[in-house]
Amino acid sequence: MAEESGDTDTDGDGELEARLADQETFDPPESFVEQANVADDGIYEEFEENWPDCWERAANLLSWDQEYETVLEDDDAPFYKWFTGGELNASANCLDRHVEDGAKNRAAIKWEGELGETRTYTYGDLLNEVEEFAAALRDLGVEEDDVVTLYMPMIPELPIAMLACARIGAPHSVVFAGFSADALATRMNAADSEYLVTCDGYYRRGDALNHKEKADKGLRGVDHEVTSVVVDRLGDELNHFLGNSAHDYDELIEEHAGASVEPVSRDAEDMLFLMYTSGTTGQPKGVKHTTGGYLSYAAWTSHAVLDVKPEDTYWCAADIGWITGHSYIVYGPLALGTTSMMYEGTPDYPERDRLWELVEKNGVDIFYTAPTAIRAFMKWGSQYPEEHDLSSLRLLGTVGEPINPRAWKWYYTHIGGENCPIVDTWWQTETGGMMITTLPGVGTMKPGSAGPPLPGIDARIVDTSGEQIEAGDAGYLTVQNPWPGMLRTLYQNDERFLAEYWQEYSDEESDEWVYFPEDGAKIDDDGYITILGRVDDVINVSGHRLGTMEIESAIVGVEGVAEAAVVGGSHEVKGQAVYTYVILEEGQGDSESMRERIVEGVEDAIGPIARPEEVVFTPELPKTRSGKIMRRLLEDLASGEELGNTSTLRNPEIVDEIAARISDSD
Ligand code: 6R9
Repeated sequence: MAEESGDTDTDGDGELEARLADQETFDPPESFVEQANVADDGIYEEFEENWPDCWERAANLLSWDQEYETVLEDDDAPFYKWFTGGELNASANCLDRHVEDGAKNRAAIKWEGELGETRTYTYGDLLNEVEEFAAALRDLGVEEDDVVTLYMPMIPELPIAMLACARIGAPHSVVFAGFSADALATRMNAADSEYLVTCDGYYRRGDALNHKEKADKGLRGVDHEVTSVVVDRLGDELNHFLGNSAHDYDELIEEHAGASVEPVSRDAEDMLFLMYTSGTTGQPKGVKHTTGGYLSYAAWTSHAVLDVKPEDTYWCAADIGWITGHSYIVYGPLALGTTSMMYEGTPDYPERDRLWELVEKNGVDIFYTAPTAIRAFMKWGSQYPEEHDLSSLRLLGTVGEPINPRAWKWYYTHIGGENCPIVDTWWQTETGGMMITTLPGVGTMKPGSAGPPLPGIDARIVDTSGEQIEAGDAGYLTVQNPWPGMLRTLYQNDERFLAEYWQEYSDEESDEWVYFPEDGAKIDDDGYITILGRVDDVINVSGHRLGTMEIESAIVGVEGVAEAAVVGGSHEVKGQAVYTYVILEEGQGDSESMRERIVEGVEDAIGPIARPEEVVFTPELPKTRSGKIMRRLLEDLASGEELGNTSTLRNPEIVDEIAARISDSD
């Protein structure tokens, strides 16, 4: 892991690093506390004593067309309902009300293209274009509750399309642009989505990528008619790829110039969006989020944890194709009326100081990213941030995977100038927003530990029988009460919803429902929770959730492959990397071309993010006497760790052989 890696610490502040290395806790600077949205530690008690009505605090951050009657309805648990009777529109909350409040000319989205172009949308501009596109979608036939798939990279038209959907009550399903054509088709089929908004292409490290071709290929795998819209991102460069069947975004906007579209009042429990995520089985899960609960939770956590204020320039450097971008680039920050930055490209293009250049140029106040990025910055060296004035920053955040204390301290020192609290935020696609983290104006920080559960969240660590465990021991993370941002179900699959999240620790007889996020964790004497990682067949590569089963089925789909096992091996920068162990069919030579076909098979089925780090051909997989693949052992082999007891294996001799093959390929 990065802990042991040689840091390119060329800046001569070894003394400082050494002092920080010994320091276990950090308190927020007084300058931060003085201005924090939440600075009183009484908030924990306040939420506990007043639960569930405490959540009105979140709901009150929004404007409701119709006040809700009940905060929480739990008669049909775990199908909880929040703010029932209430009606609201998410786009009106993110746009109209700010324009009405005089913020028409405040920047809502500041976009930075990879090649240096910039676009700023004020709240007024954004509202206009959202209305125009909403009118266009309606004309194309989109009705309330129709699922619209958005397959776009980090361009402003993505949040515009999201908000346009929200305006007319059509749930969106955003598919990460890095996902493959097959992945797009699977998601469109699963959601019966008859509308697609995509784009011609985009830039990556200076090259124009053809996205439309991938979208077209995906559409060929969709089992029903689809109406599509294509955004022209690249101008002339790839224009010829625009097929006849698709509508051109710019033309639609022009045709609907000046349109005004009343925001549809949605019931609090109406679906705002679907987001597909990986789980234990090969089939991705369609996580359903609602209008009232999700939006109030995204706004509340942006306010309490990210300390967002309208006058800030706030930057979450995630991709909107993941939940982090939904909650903390689009919905949370815009609901609070702040300026949210969007960056199209990679952090090392054209140079490794790109992000710091953008922080300086835009005077960014709050910066939120993933540990994998921080580990890469650390590897590149502190000379890059040092070239820039980062003093505008007041708060830093991380999300997506555990952050090791060394990376935490590097971030604290070299990006935050020892002057910014760091929030290490644990949450999931399913939770809608942050669940476990310190409140930056309240809590002491402990590098490596996310912190206590947020006010109103009852997270506990239990053993396999559901009993709470002692401080210091490893166990399973559970959440023992509902919260507004929680998923309501898996799209058209209530059974899987119950089986995946509730079955493990709930006691149905006594109506006690316990949410199981499938993460391992431990807790210390102060109630701080350290996340240990997934306990299901999901691996976390650069903060992206990938199902090992999905990758395995892609590999066995390659001709000549008999069996495959996929595990996560530890990786210095990515956290985990994809390791694949493959048994070939009789007579099939393990040639370089076979390896290439396997890598291609995975990229076609999922996307380059799932690209195997290593393909190890083996005549057998290590199996227990009952025939189960010993995944733990394969993980240890991939991570180069010492192997535990192999005596329970049916074929212990295979272990040495696999180990030899891994070291051969190094
Ligand atoms: C928001 C997001 C969720 C999984 C989750 C856990 C891991 C997220 C973390 C973290 C340790 C943190 N995870 N945040 N692990 N510390 N601060 O990432 O959602 O893509 O659904 O992934 O990510 O394993 O279960 P998602």
